[in-house]
Amino acid sequence: MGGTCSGPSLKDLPKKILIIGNSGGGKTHLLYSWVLGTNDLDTVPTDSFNVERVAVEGKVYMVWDLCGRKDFRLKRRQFYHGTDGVVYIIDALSDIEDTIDDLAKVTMERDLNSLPFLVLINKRKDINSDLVIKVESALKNHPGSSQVMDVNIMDKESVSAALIQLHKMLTSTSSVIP
Ligand SMILES: Nc1nc2c(ncn2[C@@H]2O[C@H](COP(=O)(O)OP(=O)(O)OP(=O)(O)O)[C@@H](O)[C@H]2O)c(=O)[nH]1
Ligand SMILES: [Mg+2]
Repeated sequence: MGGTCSGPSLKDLPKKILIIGNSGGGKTHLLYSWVLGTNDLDTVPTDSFNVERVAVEGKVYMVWDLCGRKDFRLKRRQFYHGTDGVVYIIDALSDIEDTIDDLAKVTMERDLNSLPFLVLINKRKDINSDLVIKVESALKNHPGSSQVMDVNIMDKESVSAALIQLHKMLTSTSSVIP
């Protein structure tokens, strides 16, 4: 008699989420706010990556927070395979042209181009700036779904709203992707 394989099926595995964006944008702060439920955190620059399980509304995600240094951008690619969703954090105080260019490139990566992208704008002071227009233009060729929202990484409600938005985006795509 042949044996049966009784391990978890692929669809039972937690979905894989990447957090990408410039150094100092608040990626690690966001991840550990989600994990620990507090914003009172002291982070250090990430050398390679952090990975943690994040639970929301009964669902668990494996969330990978990648180093944001420019010299890590090529190495970032090794993490793309098997990803189900991307959080791209924009540091509104950073070199915006470079960030927008990077965002546009990341959304077109083979392993990421069909995925939901949640773009979080952190540290935005001037709500009348044309930053959102630039972000939307960087997303215009991305065939997957996308959402852009302001976030205040230091505010508990804001980081929790971002997690719920991410969860919504992932659960609404799972009805079409078995
Ligand atoms: N005041 C303020 N500080 C912030 C904000 N976002 C992040 N920080 C701080 O900026 C520093 C860097 O945040 P991290 O979360 O470590 O940044 P990161 O995106 O993970 O950066 P890398 O690991 O270098 O890619 C930390 O000391 C944070 O507490 C913000 O919105 N306001
Ligand atoms: Mg970090």
